[in-house]
Amino acid sequence: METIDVVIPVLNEEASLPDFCCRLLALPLHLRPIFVDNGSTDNSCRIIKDFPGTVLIQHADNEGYGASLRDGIRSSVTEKIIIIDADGEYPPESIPEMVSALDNHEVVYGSRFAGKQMVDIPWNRALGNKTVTALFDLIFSQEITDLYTGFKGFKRQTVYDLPMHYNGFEHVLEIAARLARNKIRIHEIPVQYRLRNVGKSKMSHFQEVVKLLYLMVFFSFTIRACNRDQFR
Ligand SMILES: Nc1nc2c(ncn2[C@@H]2O[C@H](COP(=O)(O)OP(=O)(O)OP(=O)(O)O)[C@@H](O)[C@H]2O)c(=O)[nH]1
Ligand SMILES: [Mg+2]
Repeated sequence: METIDVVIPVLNEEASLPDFCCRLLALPLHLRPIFVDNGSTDNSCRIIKDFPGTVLIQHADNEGYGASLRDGIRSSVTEKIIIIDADGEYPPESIPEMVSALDNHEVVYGSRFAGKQMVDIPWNRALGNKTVTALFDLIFSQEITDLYTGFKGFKRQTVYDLPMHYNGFEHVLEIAARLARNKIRIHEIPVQYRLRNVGKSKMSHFQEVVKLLYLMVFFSFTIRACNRDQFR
């Protein structure tokens, strides 16, 4: 059975990690979870170390969400890579479907808005995400519904070499914009999202949306490459 690297960014997730790890390791796949701890000050690292077969990359200080994903991706070795948050908001049980979708697609995003399911997300966050996503589709000629998802799958060869300059949540846009400019179509599968009911939200959603709108315009002029060689 093929091994799949799963990159999991972590910042102070002691409340959600035990349940998340049990669900992940119960899947009928051969997974290599790569946890990237981003300077947690709680028991997150101790909990991760208790689970066998996991890889733990530790940042001494908080370097940002994007920095965590970059380090996780750069340390991956398998043909397919999955990215999923540690707070349990995206169901690990959808990983097998994403892995199968990667047989036919270079990049797969788990979308909270693609299916018919009720979306457990406050209206203002949904509006912010939908606005940013619509603008992204317009500028970068894609047809996605959830740019900001934290659940993604990649063929490693598609993402491994991409420059990832942004350390914060801007990483989400940088990756998607570079893929689009590289003529990669982002495929989506619907995913059932549940807002965390344990641990604390650490993200300032309004600030991030404003930053992304500005960056989107900036990237539309600066990210021009059409083939992979120009990315390097
Ligand atoms: N906010 C934040 N999360 C980080 C960071 N580094 C790693 N993470 C992890 O990245 C994942 C996504 O972060 P969240 O803060 O949950 O972002 P979100 O799901 O968009 O927003 P919430 O509604 O707050 O859950 C979680 O697993 C975090 O533990 C960081 O610097 N900031
Ligand atoms: Mg979250």
